[in-house]
Amino acid sequence: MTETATRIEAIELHRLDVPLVRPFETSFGRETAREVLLVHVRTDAGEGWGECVAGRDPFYSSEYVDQAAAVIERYLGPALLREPVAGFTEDGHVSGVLIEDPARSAAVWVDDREQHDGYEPRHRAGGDAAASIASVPLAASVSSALSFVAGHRMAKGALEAAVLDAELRAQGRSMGQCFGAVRDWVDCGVSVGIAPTLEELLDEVTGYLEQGYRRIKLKIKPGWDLVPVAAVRELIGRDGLLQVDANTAYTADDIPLLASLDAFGLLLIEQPFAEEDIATHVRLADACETPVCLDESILDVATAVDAIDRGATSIVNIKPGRMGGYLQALRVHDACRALDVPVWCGGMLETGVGRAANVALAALPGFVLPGDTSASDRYFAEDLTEPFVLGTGEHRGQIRVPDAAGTGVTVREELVRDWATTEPVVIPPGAAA
Ligand code: SMG
Ligand code: MG
Repeated sequence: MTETATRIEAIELHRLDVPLVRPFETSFGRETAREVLLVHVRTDAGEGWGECVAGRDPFYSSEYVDQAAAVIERYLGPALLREPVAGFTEDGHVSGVLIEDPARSAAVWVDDREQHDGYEPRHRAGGDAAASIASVPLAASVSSALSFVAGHRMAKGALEAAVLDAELRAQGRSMGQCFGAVRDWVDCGVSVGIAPTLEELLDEVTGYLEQGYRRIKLKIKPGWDLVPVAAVRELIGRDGLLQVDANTAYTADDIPLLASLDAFGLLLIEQPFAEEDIATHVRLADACETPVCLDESILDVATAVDAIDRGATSIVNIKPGRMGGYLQALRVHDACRALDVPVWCGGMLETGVGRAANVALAALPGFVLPGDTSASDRYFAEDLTEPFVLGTGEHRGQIRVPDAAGTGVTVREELVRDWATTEPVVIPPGAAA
């Protein structure tokens, strides 16, 4: 075994059902269990795990978990198992240098064999993301190796996350170290679903406040907006951090109603309109004081910068899975920071596998608002890794950033087996169909 991972030798997919402690309802549906797709990779320097954020149904986005598993099995997995991976010779040496191509928001390999006979990544763009990405050449090669498949960012992101975990474990570095974390603890918010009644909503929010959460996010939809927001504002007081998320449930006709949320001093309104509809978000931003924040619309650096430039978003929700992986998320973080746009880390009901990496990301300097990085028990009675728990005392409402190598958490493989809904799929090497 070497300290430098240079090739992906095996990929396995695991499907499991993890029950939720309470149903989670959004403007697009209600979930009672999390259908989890885990990617397990073996490289020449050790193993890693990644979690796919796609949901059971194509409601939050067009991606869904059956489709993610299928596209990995048929196209993405076989492509990664073809050798050699970009940037490495067949005997595992680095055969080029990895440079950031800002125009493509991607890392590209430049053949530079004469000058480089060892592992010596360098970077030109000068941003922190570029340095982070150059330090994990195998993970950095994943997105370009998979670019022949259009879209499917969540599936690609799961593969990249698993390779990143393996590569960092081999290097003995944590995700926080790799990403450039500047804090050991991150502020946690909690996302509160649409409740059957106002009383139940207030009970649920009260419970989260007692646990110490530093920010409340309410899911809203037409017919469940002004009244619950007013009630929760009254419950938590003027200074409590409160925001709302509509998951695309509104249309341009609702601009006056959404603008009337200004009365409640919200931190932000998240994604009221369709993913592709930047123009209506611009109109809302012009019509209200509350900052508009895009989630579903932001797929990479280009869409983030475009939405910011057009005035559609003044705060960005960064979800690595939605952007095709943590490395693209680092680039979006840097781009937003350069434009003085605050970011925060979104969540997709991840188990400890994805949560660990999200918490590391949320420790970057541009993440100035509490994330949807809740404790494991917000969703799960038992987590797939050691649980994430909220701190106490000065760390009330915070989660500690893992500092062991890779994700820093250990997957409980007995639970992966116990909760499996299908046999694991072993991806055969070979040409992508
Ligand atoms: O992980 O706490 C979490 C979930 C946070 O509300 C959350 N996510 O649009 O931001 C969002 C939603 C998407 C969840 S899809 C069921
Ligand atoms: Mg959202």
